[in-house]
Amino acid sequence: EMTPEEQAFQDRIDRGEKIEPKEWMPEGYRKTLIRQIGQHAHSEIVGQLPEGNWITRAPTLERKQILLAKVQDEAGHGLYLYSAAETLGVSRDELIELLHSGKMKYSSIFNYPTLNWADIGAVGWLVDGAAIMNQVPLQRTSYGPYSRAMIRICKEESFHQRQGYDILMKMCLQGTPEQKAMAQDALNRFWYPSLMMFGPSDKDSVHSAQSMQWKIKINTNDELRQKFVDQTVPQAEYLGLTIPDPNLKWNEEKGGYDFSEPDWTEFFEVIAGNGPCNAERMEARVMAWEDGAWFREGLLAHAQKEEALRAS
Ligand code: FAQ
Repeated sequence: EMTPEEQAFQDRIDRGEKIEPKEWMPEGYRKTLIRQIGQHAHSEIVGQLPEGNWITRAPTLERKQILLAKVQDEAGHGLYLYSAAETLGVSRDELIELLHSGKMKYSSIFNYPTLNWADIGAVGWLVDGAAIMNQVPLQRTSYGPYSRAMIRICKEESFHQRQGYDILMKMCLQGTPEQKAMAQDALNRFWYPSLMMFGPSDKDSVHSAQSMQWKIKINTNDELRQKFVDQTVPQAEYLGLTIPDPNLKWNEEKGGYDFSEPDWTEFFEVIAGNGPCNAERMEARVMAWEDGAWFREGLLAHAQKEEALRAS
Protein backbone atom coordinates (compact mmCIF):
# COMPACT_ATOMS: atom_id res chain seq x y z
CA GLU A 1 0.00 0.00 0.00
CA MET A 2 1.33 3.40 -0.99
CA THR A 3 0.73 6.55 1.03
CA PRO A 4 -0.82 9.46 -0.93
CA GLU A 5 2.62 11.07 -1.04
CA GLU A 6 4.21 7.92 -2.46
CA GLN A 7 1.39 7.59 -4.98
CA ALA A 8 1.87 11.16 -6.16
CA PHE A 9 5.60 10.45 -6.51
CA GLN A 10 4.93 7.28 -8.52
CA ASP A 11 2.55 9.24 -10.77
CA ARG A 12 5.31 11.72 -11.54
CA ILE A 13 7.64 8.84 -12.45
CA ASP A 14 4.95 7.26 -14.62
CA ARG A 15 4.46 10.55 -16.46
CA GLY A 16 8.19 10.52 -17.25
CA GLU A 17 9.06 13.51 -15.06
CA LYS A 18 12.60 13.81 -13.73
CA ILE A 19 13.08 13.93 -9.97
CA GLU A 20 15.43 16.69 -8.83
CA PRO A 21 17.65 16.84 -5.71
CA LYS A 22 15.62 18.96 -3.29
CA GLU A 23 12.26 17.38 -4.11
CA TRP A 24 10.42 14.91 -1.91
CA MET A 25 11.24 11.26 -2.56
CA PRO A 26 10.59 8.00 -0.73
CA GLU A 27 13.48 6.94 1.51
CA GLY A 28 13.84 3.70 -0.47
CA TYR A 29 14.24 5.63 -3.72
CA ARG A 30 16.99 7.76 -2.18
CA LYS A 31 18.74 4.72 -0.72
CA THR A 32 18.58 2.73 -3.94
CA LEU A 33 20.04 5.63 -5.89
CA ILE A 34 22.85 6.14 -3.40
CA ARG A 35 23.64 2.42 -3.64
CA GLN A 36 23.58 2.29 -7.42
CA ILE A 37 25.25 5.63 -8.18
CA GLY A 38 27.81 5.02 -5.42
CA GLN A 39 28.60 1.56 -6.74
CA HIS A 40 28.86 2.99 -10.22
CA ALA A 41 31.25 5.76 -9.06
CA HIS A 42 33.43 3.24 -7.20
CA SER A 43 33.54 1.08 -10.34
CA GLU A 44 34.91 3.94 -12.39
CA ILE A 45 37.61 4.65 -9.84
CA VAL A 46 38.59 1.03 -9.14
CA GLY A 47 38.29 0.40 -12.89
CA GLN A 48 41.30 2.65 -13.46
CA LEU A 49 43.57 0.09 -11.82
CA PRO A 50 43.57 -2.81 -14.33
CA GLU A 51 44.25 -0.41 -17.21
CA GLY A 52 46.52 1.97 -15.34
CA ASN A 53 48.72 -1.07 -14.90
CA TRP A 54 49.50 -0.97 -18.64
CA ILE A 55 50.17 2.75 -19.19
CA THR A 56 53.90 2.33 -18.69
CA ARG A 57 53.97 -0.73 -20.94
CA ALA A 58 51.83 0.40 -23.88
CA PRO A 59 53.54 -0.73 -27.11
CA THR A 60 53.76 2.72 -28.77
CA LEU A 61 53.69 6.37 -27.76
CA GLU A 62 50.33 6.76 -29.51
CA ARG A 63 48.76 3.83 -27.65
CA LYS A 64 50.14 5.23 -24.41
CA GLN A 65 48.54 8.64 -25.00
CA ILE A 66 45.21 7.06 -25.86
CA LEU A 67 45.22 4.81 -22.80
CA LEU A 68 46.25 7.68 -20.55
CA ALA A 69 43.31 9.74 -21.84
CA LYS A 70 40.90 6.87 -21.29
CA VAL A 71 42.04 6.24 -17.73
CA GLN A 72 41.73 9.96 -16.99
CA ASP A 73 38.19 9.88 -18.37
CA GLU A 74 37.31 7.15 -15.85
CA ALA A 75 38.50 9.40 -13.02
CA GLY A 76 36.24 12.15 -14.38
CA HIS A 77 33.27 9.77 -14.52
CA GLY A 78 33.89 8.74 -10.94
CA LEU A 79 33.93 12.36 -9.77
CA TYR A 80 30.77 13.23 -11.72
CA LEU A 81 28.99 10.28 -10.18
CA TYR A 82 30.15 11.04 -6.63
CA SER A 83 28.76 14.54 -7.16
CA ALA A 84 25.44 13.11 -8.37
CA ALA A 85 25.32 10.92 -5.24
CA GLU A 86 26.11 13.93 -3.03
CA THR A 87 22.91 15.61 -4.19
CA LEU A 88 21.11 12.81 -2.32
CA GLY A 89 22.60 13.80 1.04
CA VAL A 90 25.63 11.54 1.31
CA SER A 91 29.18 12.88 1.20
CA ARG A 92 31.98 11.66 -1.01
CA ASP A 93 34.07 10.92 2.07
CA GLU A 94 31.32 8.71 3.49
CA LEU A 95 31.02 6.80 0.22
CA ILE A 96 34.76 6.28 -0.01
CA GLU A 97 34.84 5.08 3.58
CA LEU A 98 32.09 2.56 2.75
CA LEU A 99 34.11 1.32 -0.24
CA HIS A 100 37.33 0.97 1.71
CA SER A 101 35.65 -0.88 4.56
CA GLY A 102 34.09 -3.36 2.13
CA LYS A 103 30.52 -2.26 2.87
CA MET A 104 29.87 -0.99 -0.63
CA LYS A 105 30.41 -2.86 -3.85
CA TYR A 106 32.02 -2.00 -7.17
CA SER A 107 31.71 -3.88 -10.44
CA SER A 108 32.82 -7.52 -10.29
CA ILE A 109 34.74 -7.14 -13.56
CA PHE A 110 37.57 -5.13 -12.01
CA ASN A 111 38.57 -8.05 -9.82
CA TYR A 112 40.10 -9.86 -12.78
CA PRO A 113 43.74 -9.28 -13.75
CA THR A 114 45.00 -7.71 -17.01
CA LEU A 115 47.85 -10.03 -17.93
CA ASN A 116 49.02 -8.66 -21.27
CA TRP A 117 48.41 -5.99 -23.89
CA ALA A 118 45.61 -7.92 -25.60
CA ASP A 119 43.70 -7.67 -22.31
CA ILE A 120 43.63 -3.89 -22.69
CA GLY A 121 41.98 -4.40 -26.07
CA ALA A 122 39.51 -6.87 -24.56
CA VAL A 123 38.68 -4.54 -21.67
CA GLY A 124 37.87 -1.70 -24.06
CA TRP A 125 35.91 -3.87 -26.45
CA LEU A 126 33.99 -6.00 -23.94
CA VAL A 127 33.99 -4.15 -20.62
CA ASP A 128 33.31 -0.72 -22.07
CA GLY A 129 30.93 -2.36 -24.54
CA ALA A 130 28.96 -3.86 -21.66
CA ALA A 131 29.15 -0.58 -19.74
CA ILE A 132 27.63 1.33 -22.67
CA MET A 133 24.89 -1.26 -23.15
CA ASN A 134 23.91 -0.69 -19.52
CA GLN A 135 24.39 3.08 -19.48
CA VAL A 136 22.67 4.21 -22.67
CA PRO A 137 19.24 3.38 -21.22
CA LEU A 138 20.30 5.03 -17.93
CA GLN A 139 20.34 8.37 -19.77
CA ARG A 140 16.56 8.10 -19.30
CA THR A 141 16.71 7.15 -15.62
CA SER A 142 14.26 9.09 -13.43
CA TYR A 143 16.77 10.94 -11.25
CA GLY A 144 17.82 14.14 -13.05
CA PRO A 145 21.48 14.47 -11.97
CA TYR A 146 22.19 10.78 -12.71
CA SER A 147 20.55 10.88 -16.12
CA ARG A 148 22.45 14.03 -17.12
CA ALA A 149 25.78 12.57 -15.95
CA MET A 150 25.11 9.53 -18.13
CA ILE A 151 24.91 11.60 -21.31
CA ARG A 152 28.52 12.75 -21.30
CA ILE A 153 29.75 9.50 -19.80
CA CYS A 154 28.20 7.50 -22.64
CA LYS A 155 29.90 9.66 -25.27
CA GLU A 156 33.27 9.02 -23.66
CA GLU A 157 32.57 5.32 -23.18
CA SER A 158 31.94 4.87 -26.87
CA PHE A 159 35.40 6.30 -27.63
CA HIS A 160 36.77 3.84 -25.05
CA GLN A 161 35.03 0.91 -26.65
CA ARG A 162 36.40 1.81 -30.07
CA GLN A 163 39.95 2.19 -28.80
CA GLY A 164 39.74 -1.35 -27.39
CA TYR A 165 38.35 -2.76 -30.60
CA ASP A 166 41.03 -0.91 -32.54
CA ILE A 167 43.77 -2.59 -30.48
CA LEU A 168 42.25 -5.97 -31.31
CA MET A 169 41.82 -5.14 -35.00
CA LYS A 170 45.50 -4.37 -35.17
CA MET A 171 46.44 -7.60 -33.39
CA CYS A 172 43.97 -9.88 -35.19
CA LEU A 173 43.89 -8.49 -38.72
CA GLN A 174 47.46 -7.22 -39.11
CA GLY A 175 49.31 -9.02 -36.35
CA THR A 176 51.38 -12.18 -36.13
CA PRO A 177 49.80 -15.57 -35.28
CA GLU A 178 51.15 -15.09 -31.75
CA GLN A 179 49.36 -11.75 -31.42
CA LYS A 180 46.12 -13.25 -32.67
CA ALA A 181 46.50 -16.06 -30.13
CA MET A 182 46.94 -13.47 -27.38
CA ALA A 183 43.70 -11.79 -28.47
CA GLN A 184 41.85 -15.12 -28.40
CA ASP A 185 43.23 -15.86 -24.93
CA ALA A 186 42.05 -12.44 -23.71
CA LEU A 187 38.56 -13.08 -25.09
CA ASN A 188 38.52 -16.51 -23.45
CA ARG A 189 39.24 -14.96 -20.05
CA PHE A 190 37.06 -11.82 -20.31
CA TRP A 191 33.94 -13.22 -21.98
CA TYR A 192 32.10 -14.64 -18.98
CA PRO A 193 33.22 -11.95 -16.52
CA SER A 194 31.83 -9.39 -19.01
CA LEU A 195 28.48 -11.18 -19.07
CA MET A 196 28.47 -10.99 -15.26
CA MET A 197 28.66 -7.19 -15.37
CA PHE A 198 24.91 -7.06 -16.04
CA GLY A 199 24.20 -8.60 -12.65
CA PRO A 200 22.59 -11.89 -11.63
CA SER A 201 19.90 -13.50 -13.77
CA ASP A 202 16.50 -11.87 -13.41
CA LYS A 203 15.20 -14.53 -11.07
CA ASP A 204 18.01 -13.70 -8.60
CA SER A 205 17.97 -9.95 -9.03
CA VAL A 206 16.61 -8.64 -5.75
CA HIS A 207 16.37 -4.98 -6.74
CA SER A 208 15.14 -5.06 -10.34
CA ALA A 209 11.36 -5.00 -9.79
CA GLN A 210 11.33 -1.98 -7.47
CA SER A 211 14.10 -0.18 -9.35
CA MET A 212 12.21 -0.57 -12.62
CA GLN A 213 8.98 0.67 -11.09
CA TRP A 214 10.86 3.78 -10.03
CA LYS A 215 12.60 3.93 -13.44
CA ILE A 216 15.97 3.92 -11.73
CA LYS A 217 16.63 0.92 -13.97
CA ILE A 218 15.10 0.82 -17.43
CA ASN A 219 15.84 -2.79 -18.41
CA THR A 220 16.29 -6.08 -16.61
CA ASN A 221 19.74 -7.64 -16.27
CA ASP A 222 18.93 -10.47 -18.70
CA GLU A 223 17.53 -8.12 -21.36
CA LEU A 224 20.77 -6.14 -21.47
CA ARG A 225 22.94 -9.27 -21.34
CA GLN A 226 21.08 -10.63 -24.39
CA LYS A 227 21.54 -7.37 -26.30
CA PHE A 228 25.23 -7.38 -25.45
CA VAL A 229 25.72 -10.92 -26.78
CA ASP A 230 23.81 -10.09 -29.96
CA GLN A 231 25.95 -7.03 -30.56
CA THR A 232 29.27 -8.66 -29.72
CA VAL A 233 29.15 -11.95 -31.66
CA PRO A 234 29.45 -10.32 -35.13
CA GLN A 235 32.28 -8.15 -33.81
CA ALA A 236 34.15 -11.29 -32.73
CA GLU A 237 33.51 -12.84 -36.13
CA TYR A 238 34.97 -9.80 -37.87
CA LEU A 239 38.13 -10.21 -35.80
CA GLY A 240 38.24 -13.93 -36.60
CA LEU A 241 37.97 -14.80 -32.91
CA THR A 242 35.83 -17.53 -31.33
CA ILE A 243 33.50 -16.81 -28.41
CA PRO A 244 34.39 -19.46 -25.80
CA ASP A 245 30.89 -20.92 -25.66
CA PRO A 246 30.04 -24.21 -27.42
CA ASN A 247 26.33 -23.50 -26.91
CA LEU A 248 26.36 -20.18 -28.72
CA LYS A 249 23.82 -20.43 -31.53
CA TRP A 250 21.59 -18.05 -33.48
CA ASN A 251 17.96 -18.53 -32.53
CA GLU A 252 15.82 -17.40 -35.45
CA GLU A 253 12.61 -17.49 -33.47
CA LYS A 254 13.75 -15.08 -30.75
CA GLY A 255 15.93 -13.09 -33.14
CA GLY A 256 18.95 -13.40 -30.87
CA TYR A 257 21.67 -15.80 -29.81
CA ASP A 258 21.26 -18.62 -27.34
CA PHE A 259 24.28 -18.68 -25.05
CA SER A 260 25.63 -20.26 -21.86
CA GLU A 261 25.12 -18.51 -18.56
CA PRO A 262 28.25 -17.49 -16.72
CA ASP A 263 29.23 -19.44 -13.61
CA TRP A 264 27.04 -17.72 -11.01
CA THR A 265 28.89 -19.31 -8.12
CA GLU A 266 32.01 -17.53 -9.29
CA PHE A 267 30.04 -14.26 -9.61
CA PHE A 268 28.72 -14.43 -6.04
CA GLU A 269 32.21 -15.27 -4.76
CA VAL A 270 33.68 -12.27 -6.56
CA ILE A 271 31.07 -9.83 -5.23
CA ALA A 272 31.55 -11.27 -1.74
CA GLY A 273 35.18 -10.13 -1.95
CA ASN A 274 36.81 -13.41 -2.95
CA GLY A 275 37.71 -12.78 -6.60
CA PRO A 276 41.25 -13.06 -7.98
CA CYS A 277 42.16 -9.38 -7.37
CA ASN A 278 39.72 -8.04 -4.75
CA ALA A 279 42.32 -7.71 -1.99
CA GLU A 280 44.89 -6.15 -4.32
CA ARG A 281 42.38 -3.60 -5.67
CA MET A 282 41.28 -2.46 -2.22
CA GLU A 283 44.86 -2.27 -1.00
CA ALA A 284 45.73 0.00 -3.94
CA ARG A 285 42.72 2.26 -3.29
CA VAL A 286 43.32 2.55 0.44
CA MET A 287 46.99 3.30 -0.13
CA ALA A 288 46.13 6.00 -2.69
CA TRP A 289 43.68 7.54 -0.20
CA GLU A 290 46.20 7.55 2.63
CA ASP A 291 49.04 8.82 0.46
CA GLY A 292 46.80 11.66 -0.71
CA ALA A 293 45.94 12.88 2.80
CA TRP A 294 48.63 15.62 2.79
CA PHE A 295 47.23 16.96 -0.47
CA ARG A 296 43.62 17.06 0.74
CA GLU A 297 44.77 18.81 3.91
CA GLY A 298 46.72 21.34 1.82
CA LEU A 299 43.70 22.08 -0.33
CA LEU A 300 41.54 22.54 2.72
CA ALA A 301 44.04 24.87 4.39
CA HIS A 302 44.24 26.90 1.18
CA ALA A 303 40.45 27.14 0.92
CA GLN A 304 40.25 28.30 4.54
CA LYS A 305 42.86 30.99 3.91
CA GLU A 306 40.97 32.25 0.86
CA GLU A 307 37.75 32.25 2.84
CA ALA A 308 39.37 34.28 5.65
CA LEU A 309 40.77 36.77 3.11
CA ARG A 310 37.35 37.24 1.55
CA ALA A 311 35.75 37.75 4.97
CA SER A 312 38.31 40.38 6.10
N1 FAQ B 1 29.30 -6.37 -9.74
O1 FAQ B 1 19.43 -6.93 -7.59
P1 FAQ B 1 20.59 -6.78 -8.50
C1 FAQ B 1 32.26 1.03 -15.59
C2 FAQ B 1 25.08 -6.76 -6.85
S1 FAQ B 1 30.88 0.07 -15.86
C3 FAQ B 1 29.16 -6.19 -8.41
O2 FAQ B 1 20.41 -7.16 -9.91
P2 FAQ B 1 20.88 -3.97 -9.20
C4 FAQ B 1 32.92 1.72 -16.75
C5 FAQ B 1 24.08 -5.64 -6.60
O3 FAQ B 1 24.75 -4.44 -6.24
C6 FAQ B 1 30.54 -0.84 -14.36
N2 FAQ B 1 27.96 -6.28 -7.78
O4 FAQ B 1 21.18 -5.29 -8.36
C7 FAQ B 1 34.33 1.37 -16.89
C8 FAQ B 1 23.27 -6.23 -5.49
O5 FAQ B 1 24.00 -6.18 -4.26
P3 FAQ B 1 23.65 -5.10 -3.08
C9 FAQ B 1 29.68 -0.09 -13.38
C10 FAQ B 1 26.89 -6.56 -8.54
O6 FAQ B 1 21.60 -2.86 -8.57
C11 FAQ B 1 34.74 0.56 -17.93
C12 FAQ B 1 23.22 -7.70 -5.86
O7 FAQ B 1 24.33 -7.94 -6.69
N3 FAQ B 1 28.39 0.17 -13.89
O8 FAQ B 1 32.63 1.13 -14.47
C13 FAQ B 1 26.96 -6.73 -9.92
O9 FAQ B 1 19.41 -3.82 -9.42
C14 FAQ B 1 36.08 0.23 -18.11
C15 FAQ B 1 21.92 -8.08 -6.55
O10 FAQ B 1 21.84 -7.60 -7.90
C16 FAQ B 1 27.30 0.37 -13.07
O11 FAQ B 1 27.42 0.32 -11.88
C17 FAQ B 1 28.23 -6.63 -10.53
N4 FAQ B 1 28.42 -6.82 -11.84
O12 FAQ B 1 21.52 -4.27 -10.65
C18 FAQ B 1 35.33 1.86 -16.03
C19 FAQ B 1 26.00 0.67 -13.76
N5 FAQ B 1 25.72 -6.99 -10.39
O13 FAQ B 1 23.92 -3.73 -3.66
C20 FAQ B 1 36.69 1.52 -16.19
C21 FAQ B 1 24.88 1.06 -12.81
C22 FAQ B 1 24.90 -6.99 -9.32
O14 FAQ B 1 22.22 -5.28 -2.74
C23 FAQ B 1 37.05 0.69 -17.26
N6 FAQ B 1 24.40 -0.06 -12.06
N7 FAQ B 1 25.59 -6.74 -8.21
O15 FAQ B 1 24.61 -5.43 -1.99
C24 FAQ B 1 23.40 -0.89 -12.47
O16 FAQ B 1 22.87 -0.75 -13.56
C25 FAQ B 1 22.94 -1.95 -11.53
O17 FAQ B 1 23.37 -1.63 -10.23
C26 FAQ B 1 23.40 -3.40 -11.90
C27 FAQ B 1 22.92 -4.37 -10.83
C28 FAQ B 1 22.81 -3.80 -13.24
C29 FAQ B 1 24.93 -3.48 -11.98
